[in-house]
Amino acid sequence: MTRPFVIALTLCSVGLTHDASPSRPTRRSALVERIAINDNRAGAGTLRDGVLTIRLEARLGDWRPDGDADPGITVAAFAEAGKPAQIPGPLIRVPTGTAIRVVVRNSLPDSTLFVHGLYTRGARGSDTVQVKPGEVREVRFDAGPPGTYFYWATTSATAAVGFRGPVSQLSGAFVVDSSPALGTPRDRVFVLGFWTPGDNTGFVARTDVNRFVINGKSWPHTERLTYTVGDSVRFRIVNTTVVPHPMHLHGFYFNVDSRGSERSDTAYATGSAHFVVTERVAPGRTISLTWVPERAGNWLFHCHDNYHVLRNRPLDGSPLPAEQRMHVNNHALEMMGGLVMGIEVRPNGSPVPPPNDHGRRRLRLVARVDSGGTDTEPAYGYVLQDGGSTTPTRSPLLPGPTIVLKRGEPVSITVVNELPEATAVHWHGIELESYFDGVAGFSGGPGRVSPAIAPRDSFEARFTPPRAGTFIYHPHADEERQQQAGLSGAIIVVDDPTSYDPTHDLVLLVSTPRRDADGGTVLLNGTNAPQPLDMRVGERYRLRLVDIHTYRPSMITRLLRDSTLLTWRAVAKDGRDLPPDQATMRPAQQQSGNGETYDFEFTPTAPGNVRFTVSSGVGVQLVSMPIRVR
Ligand SMILES: [Cu+2]
Repeated sequence: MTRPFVIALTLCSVGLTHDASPSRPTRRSALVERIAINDNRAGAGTLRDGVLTIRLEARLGDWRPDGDADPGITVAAFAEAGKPAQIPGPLIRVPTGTAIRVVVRNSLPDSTLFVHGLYTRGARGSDTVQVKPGEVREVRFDAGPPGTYFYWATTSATAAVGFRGPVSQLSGAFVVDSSPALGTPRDRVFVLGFWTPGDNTGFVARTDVNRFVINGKSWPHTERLTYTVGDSVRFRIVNTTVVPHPMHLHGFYFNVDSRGSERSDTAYATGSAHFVVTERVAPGRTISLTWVPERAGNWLFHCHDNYHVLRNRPLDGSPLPAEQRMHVNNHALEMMGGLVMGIEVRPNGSPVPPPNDHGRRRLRLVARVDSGGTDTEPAYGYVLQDGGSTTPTRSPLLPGPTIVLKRGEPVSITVVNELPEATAVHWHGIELESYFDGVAGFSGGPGRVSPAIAPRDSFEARFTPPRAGTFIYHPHADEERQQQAGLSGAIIVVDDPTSYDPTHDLVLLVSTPRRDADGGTVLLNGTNAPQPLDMRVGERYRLRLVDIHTYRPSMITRLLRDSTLLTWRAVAKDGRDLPPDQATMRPAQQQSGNGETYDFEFTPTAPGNVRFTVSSGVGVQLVSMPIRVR
């Protein structure tokens, strides 16, 4: 497979010389202490008379982001004085109004520590504390307003948070709670981290030795969460890595309550929900979110950049075992890695109503080999067979055919695997039963785990889409390889399929080319040279943006006349209608990450030539589709 450039674009050459110190990453050593994993359940320090005192020490240790018996690496980490070093660093968590006294000791050899984030949130002022090797500095500040923030350190005056190498894990969450009277909320704090060797060129591939981690561990060693149907769940996500992560929850919408950064946090107004199934968290940003598990079973919360959920090579550089590379039965546990959390939702005792099979519509979705592929860069695609129509010789479509479903109508989709490798299909964004969610080797529950579909086998998925909107189907088995091979498509759920008009209801699906050696283009509806689209002045078009690219978690789509942005009305996100105050006219420009869908309404007001473009996060145009307005 070809390698994307995403990391390389953001890592550039910041602070390379500094970053090589204090130590090159080395194999585990009996001489350094073992770094503990911080689950961020308890705040550090001592709170007395409205003052939190916390003594931080930066020192080297042996970190085991995989299993505790797996190889580790020597990195710098923060400790509370007298306690083991931790990754992520000790959680600073106080009620608003608390004064904070931080004493920082630098026990790293030969490197000055530059500590960021020890200042009052929402206030102006100095934000970096320098601590020379062996020195101790004390900082006092007031916490400031409630929010989800973080602090971090590096050994370079200029490096950004999460920069590669042995100092990439010197960061911790800083949470300010609203009121001491309310107690500490039952939430969970998850710090996203990324480690790659200091001499790594920045490319991300399965064969690399690197680690994406959540609270210091890489899947499948991340913490397993357990909830009961009906619980109120709150997560705070802190991205201390150098890349964006579109975080995706299976099975349920979550509400984004706030978006923040190291320095500030903004809570959305209550009464105007931001429900999504995928939220892009930019580098150095935070979000808080709430959700309610409504159905029992096994669910995933993971980054939708496929390269951030790969199983990478062991940290001692030995090759990946064969079963962790390709075509295995247990995709989720053996092939996925990195930014993934598993969530078990237990039933709350209420009986689950039996599925309504009355009038269930039956479809067959065939995964089939297309022409022109190779073993390492296969060409695959989907064929849709509706009801009695079977066209066994039809070539697969690129992208997969749009599946149009009726809201509230039970559907059975039998996935037929004609590929030479195992597959599985995930119905992305659809609220359904866990067993049919399509994560091979994981979805389902005790005694009934969703299988990978072996070659020449099939699997019947059953669900009843509860809401009208734009969704995605794609493999959840070796998805980095299979999606790029051509396996992904849109699901449109509508109230009345008989009035569905594909000339005014347009899917704009962005995916990765099958051959992607230079990473210089993307596919729009399966081509990098789209045919012109015709529109008429005064008629209303619904544009359904589907971002199912395998990397590039920051693409930008635009509607342009010459170089001027047109306007469109936002109507839905991830298949869910926006509340009226968010369904507004706005400039026709949308940033998106993998696994997001956005619906807009566009009504051309004048004849002429218009363009729909997709650009990279740094503004390089990747594909352009002409639109002729008459
Ligand atoms: Cu990611």
